[in-house]
Amino acid sequence: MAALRSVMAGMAVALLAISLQVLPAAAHSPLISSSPADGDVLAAAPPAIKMKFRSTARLVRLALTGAQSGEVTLSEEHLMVEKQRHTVALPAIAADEYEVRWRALSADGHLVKGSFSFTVGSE
Ligand SMILES: [Cu+2]
Repeated sequence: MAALRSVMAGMAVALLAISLQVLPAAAHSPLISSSPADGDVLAAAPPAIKMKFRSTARLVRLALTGAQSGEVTLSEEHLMVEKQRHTVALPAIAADEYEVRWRALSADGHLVKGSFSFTVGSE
């Protein structure tokens, strides 16, 4: 049993090594940080959403939706611009809970996506 277990452990290590090699770690561009950050509660509406990716990425879609106020119309100037740090100017938004849902194209062509939430005003 001990021998079988060590063979299994060896296979697990080998599989992990293969999967790590397959991941193009250098070029893939996940979101590193955002402002507002996920879970932030802000006293006042932010003038912009800032997003920092691990390397350059093109925003393909960015939707800002308030739980009460619905989808906020944003300019599309920020879309398809290849940058590592994106700043998306916001119109004046009401006190509400907001979700930002985004999709971006990494420099390597991979699609990355995610969402984060923040609150304007104390709830
Ligand atoms: Cu990638």
